[in-house]
Formats: sequence, structure tokens, C-alpha cells
Amino acid sequence: MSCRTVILISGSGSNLQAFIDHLHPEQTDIVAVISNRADAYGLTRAAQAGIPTEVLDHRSFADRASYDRALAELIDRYQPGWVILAGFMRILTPEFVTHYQGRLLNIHPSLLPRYTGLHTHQRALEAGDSEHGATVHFVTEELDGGPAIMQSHVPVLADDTPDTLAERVRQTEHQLYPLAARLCISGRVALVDGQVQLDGSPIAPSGLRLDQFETDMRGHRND
Ligand code: NHR
Ligand code: GAR
Repeated sequence: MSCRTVILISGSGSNLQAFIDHLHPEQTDIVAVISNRADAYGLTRAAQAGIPTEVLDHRSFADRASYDRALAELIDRYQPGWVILAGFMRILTPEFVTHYQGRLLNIHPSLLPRYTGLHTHQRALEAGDSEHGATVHFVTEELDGGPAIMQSHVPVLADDTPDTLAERVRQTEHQLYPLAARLCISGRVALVDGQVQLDGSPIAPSGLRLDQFETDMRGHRND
């Protein structure tokens, strides 16, 4: 099954690359990659994969509301079924989020509800956590507060810096995000009355666990 997806980025786009490698074009047709920054390396990745790119710089808009209106207009030209935030660094207005309710996904580099917002790796280290990870969630107007779909877990090591920890988390994101997105795009996972369902049954508030799902999915991939 294939469905149209628009991916929003601000930076390196390693998660975008994972979508290109694992889902495009069989599971989903990535019809555009949009960045708020002209120098985002993810734009190069998209171009190399033959995917149309767009830059919409937030600095040329008077306020957040007008930027988000222009962004939604640009996205809707591509008529996507799904909008995927992949390291997109701009907070979105409630109007934008409502427009894409139930078909807007984000990956956040922490085990939500812990550490919403920025600098998650440093904060996990400062708190002395033994475990850290990433969460794929439906985006709602509450920043990083939307219902969780799936989490990856990594150990925190004694000599970790924010950078080494971030890299360990990012490695898991590249399996986590395409898998979670694929469950949504295929219709197995859905947001129903504010709650995430898998095959019609509610899942735990912390979401599914990648390490419990991986084994089930192995052999089902056609890449
Ligand atoms: N928008 C809404 N409404 N809800 C969410 O859950 C969102 C969202 C937009 C982006 C990603 C998020 C993350 O995973 C995300 C989730 C940017 C910031 C931020 O503070 C915070 C969280 C996230 C993304 N951005 C600054 C801003 O003023 C700019 C920072 C910068 O440009 O470097 O928008 O972490
Ligand atoms: C990822 O680790 C993602 O979880 C995080 O930024 C990185 C993007 O990497 N997202 C946020 O912090 C959102 N505020 P990438 O550009 O290589 O995919």
C-alpha cells in the first residue's frame, strides 16, 4: 500500500534518510520534503532520492500564525495523507495542528512524558537516568504532549556526554520512526477519540515498545 507523505525537516535529516531507505516508495510515496532552513542537509538527501524539495523560511514571516498558514498551504498543494516531522524545530500553532489532527507525527528524543522541549539528552544525564530513548507520537497542540505510539530505549553509560547519548538514541530512531509510521500509514495504528489504537484496541499510554515489536516485524520487510 502506498500513501502520500510530506516530511518536514530543519537539519541533517538522518530520520528522513531512514524513511527514504525503508519506506519510499513502496510503503509511502514521499511527495515533498519541506525545510524552514535553506542549509538543511536533509534537502540534499531528498534531492538525491529524486524527491521534490521546498524551503519556507520562518524569518520572512511576521509571526508564527502567518508562517504556519503559508506552511499548511504549501503542504496541501501536495495533498498528503500524512505529515511527518523529522527534526523539524518550529513549534506549530493549534490551527496548524488541528488541520492535520490524527495524521501528523513527530519523533522526540526522550522517553515522553519525561523531558519535553529541548536539550533532552543533557537533562537525562543531569537527572542521573539509567535509561533514555525516543518517542514517536501524534502531534497535538500540547508541545510534545500528544499520545505516544512507540518508544525506543537505550542505556545511559557512565561516560556519556550529551553527544554520545544523542547518537545512541538517534541510531534507534532510524528503526523506530519508519516502523511506527508504517503502522499508521497502513491503518493498523490510529488516533481514536484522543487515544492510540493498534488493530482496534487501545495501547499503553507510553506507547508500544520497539524492542518488543522488532521481532514481530522481521521478515515482513521487503527491503
Ligand atoms: N508543535 C506542536 N504544536 N506540538 C508538538 O508536539 C510539536 C510541535 C512542533 C514541533 C517537535 C518538538 C520536539 O520533538 C515539535 C512538536 C521545536 C521546539 C522549539 O522550542 C520544541 C519542541 C519541538 C520542536 N522550537 C523553537 C521555537 O521557537 C525554535 C528552536 C530552534 O529554532 O532551534 O519554535 O522536540
Ligand atoms: C532527532 O534526534 C530528533 O529526535 C530530534 O532531532 C534529531 C533530528 O535528527 N528532534 C527534535 O529535537 C525535535 N525538536 P535528523 O535531522 O538527523 O533526523
